[in-house]
Amino acid sequence: MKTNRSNELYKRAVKLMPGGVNSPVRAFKNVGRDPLFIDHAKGSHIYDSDGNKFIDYVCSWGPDIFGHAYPPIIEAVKKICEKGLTFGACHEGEIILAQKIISHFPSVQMVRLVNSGTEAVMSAIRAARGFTGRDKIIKFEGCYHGHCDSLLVKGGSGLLTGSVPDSAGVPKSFTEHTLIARFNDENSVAELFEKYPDEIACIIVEPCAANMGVIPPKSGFLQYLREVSDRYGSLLIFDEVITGFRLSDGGTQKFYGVNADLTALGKIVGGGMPLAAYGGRREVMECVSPLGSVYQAGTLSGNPVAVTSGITTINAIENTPNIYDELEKRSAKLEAAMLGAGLNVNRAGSLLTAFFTDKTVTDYESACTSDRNKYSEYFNFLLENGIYTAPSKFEAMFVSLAHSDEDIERTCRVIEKFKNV
Ligand code: HOZ
Repeated sequence: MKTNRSNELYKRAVKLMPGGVNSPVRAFKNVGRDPLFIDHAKGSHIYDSDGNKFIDYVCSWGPDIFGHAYPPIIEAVKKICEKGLTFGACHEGEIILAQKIISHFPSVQMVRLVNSGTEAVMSAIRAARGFTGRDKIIKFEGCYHGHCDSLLVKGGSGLLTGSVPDSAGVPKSFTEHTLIARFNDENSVAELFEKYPDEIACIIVEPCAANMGVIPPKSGFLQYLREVSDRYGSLLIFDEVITGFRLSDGGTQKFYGVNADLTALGKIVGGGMPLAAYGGRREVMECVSPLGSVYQAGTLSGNPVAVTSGITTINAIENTPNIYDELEKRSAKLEAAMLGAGLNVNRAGSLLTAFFTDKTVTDYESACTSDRNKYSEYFNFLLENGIYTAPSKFEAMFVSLAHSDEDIERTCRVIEKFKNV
């Protein structure tokens, strides 16, 4: 595979940006090569600057559920751009998108649009603290909720890839209220509530973990989190930045049948533009400024371009019959090929991860047993054969509606060949 142009660009980029990237997960450090630079993307494929073409299962880390440059979204965005990129003032699109989010997530009665998943989670936690008057929060080892200070403790995604689950630059005092529990382990949560019965504002969780590889909740785990939060007067926050509109049109909540008090959305809700949202019970959201005293703001929040992209995406989801059955079918085929190749796979809907370990992966500890070198071998084999997956063993493979039968079959053949390498 020729990578001359990507290599040249990388040499320029590293002089100008830390690691040559604008988000650490884009670096290829853990797979033993330099990043590819992408020139364009269409449907299920991305094309790099050397003209290499790949079937893409990163899908911009989740937003592209209809594939890249989906024509209805591109058309709608082009059109709205003519009316202005940002007003810093109210417009009708915000109401339409808020209404759509509320109609798909029954636990959300009021919503606030923001610009990134990090912002959505950070703001939801602030609202939970404001509402309860409590400081402590529970987060789970290996769950990643963006890069807000108090959540950079035992984090997943790029933190895990870099083997630094806690970030430098975060004063101890900023994380002293962050309590850590083990994913899929009710006892670890119970112990914290027993120790701090009146001090925990909320539990924040990726209800289906997808930033330490995909780890579905074991049966009863989410129900337990719901019940224990209610019992102690804490709020339950679901970080559905990855799972919202992906596992179902009502996210994990509809998929597993457990509602949150507050929900953070991102990725698909913006259809590929920088847009995220948090929302939930009315009385909690009424604490948010200007109604209440929990302050949160943003110049570009709810800008018409991102909002239009989000509305068009949700419209397309609403107008695509059996969308989640279709994604399920394609993803199940990939899973079967991986299993056939002897890989250890976790899957929830259209999210999959191959772990290179003999252990059943149910939490951070077992996820960490996945062998980095073997993942790297697998990643590079796929890449050399025209399949682009996440350059980290702790990420998900995202399947989209643009992945045709032919794409899936070709991918399965490559995965099956990996077994024989
Ligand atoms: N949260 C995504 C990775 N699991 C991608 C966002 C990023 O860190 O760039």
